[in-house]
Amino acid sequence: MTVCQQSSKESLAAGDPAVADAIRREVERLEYTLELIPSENLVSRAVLEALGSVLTIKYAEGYPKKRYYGGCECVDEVEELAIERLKRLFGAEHVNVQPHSGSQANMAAYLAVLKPGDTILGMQLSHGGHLTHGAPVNFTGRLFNVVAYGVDPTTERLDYDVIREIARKSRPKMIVAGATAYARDIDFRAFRSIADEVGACLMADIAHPAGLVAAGLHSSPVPYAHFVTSTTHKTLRGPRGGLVMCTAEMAKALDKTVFPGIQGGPLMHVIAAKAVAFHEAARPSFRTYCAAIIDNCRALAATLQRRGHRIVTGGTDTHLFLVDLVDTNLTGKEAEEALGRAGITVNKNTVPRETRSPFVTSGIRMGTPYVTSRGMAATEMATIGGWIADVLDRPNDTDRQVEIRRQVRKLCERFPAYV
Ligand code: DSN
Repeated sequence: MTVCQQSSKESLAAGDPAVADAIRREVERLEYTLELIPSENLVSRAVLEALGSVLTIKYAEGYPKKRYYGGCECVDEVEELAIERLKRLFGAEHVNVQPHSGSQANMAAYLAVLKPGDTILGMQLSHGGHLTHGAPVNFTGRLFNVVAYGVDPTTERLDYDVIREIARKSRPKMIVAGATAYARDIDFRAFRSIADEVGACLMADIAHPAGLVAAGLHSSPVPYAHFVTSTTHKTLRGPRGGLVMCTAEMAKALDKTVFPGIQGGPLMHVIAAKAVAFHEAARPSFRTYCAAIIDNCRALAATLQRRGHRIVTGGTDTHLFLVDLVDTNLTGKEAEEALGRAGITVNKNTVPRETRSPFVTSGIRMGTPYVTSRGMAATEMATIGGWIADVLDRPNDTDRQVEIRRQVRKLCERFPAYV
């Protein structure tokens, strides 16, 4: 009798050419097109190696030295390294590195202190918030009574006096600070003062600027928020995943909520890759890198402004900005598709003056983490901004798009990602 068993030594290319080929083409795409989606980033080979390691095999429900499985001595060491490095990176009292994603990090923070039916106050999705900050289609909208704040219609920035008024009226149990499409720094001290006034907990979701926060180039919520949640794959340059930091007082409730509350076994290979990313982010060169992200972002936005495009809030303090297309004939969806044909990847995004659906939108969001990781700088931003403006000005000119795509490839060849 023969046992049908996949060899542990067979390569992906030999064993599954279909998947191997899709991955090979994704490497090509990442290598030879311009990735301007601000929530994506190029990760180091070290992060990739940890992700592709045998740690994916291990079941390790529980926490270091308190597991429900034997054989955890190596993964214990890995999780302890991730915890210590993360605490040091942000100066946090307590951290949990097990959340599988940003959404699960947020779910853990909410459920550590809230009950179904409680009120949360978060940023409106169409103004730059996130699904998990209270969107009706999300678990937050289904579990909690949601009240939203937006940006000021004139400045397009957060107005803390208005948020305070909304909080006074709605008396939330949790206030959420943080966004996915807000280009300005956030005053977490003001948020904490509002939370204290109404007796709420403060949760700061720093998924987008986490790397900038770690580098000291964006305000840190750690001294002010009861919970700070994040993903690890955006400006932080780690693997896809989540994390939560909290005050010592909230530590027990948080850990119990992550496991056994909402998750089972942690993804130990991902936790290893998080540990690697935290180590990389602690290097002095990471601060230089984050400063370059912001410089590049400002340079790209300025080029588009010079070509007559309206940038929401008039600029950026961070790694991203929004182009407002409301006064043009172009939708966000059409702009995304036209830029895609030119080899430039962005995402359509709602803008504060939005009238269209989230699937169509009147804006595009772009950012510079990935291109900065490739080593591109001000000169390249001016070139890229010029190409983007050409496409937005003549979205039906496919000849120009083909020509730009050719030039994009040439530029990318000068700044290799992995090849
Ligand atoms: N989807 C992420 C982003 O692109 O900002 C947020 O979860």
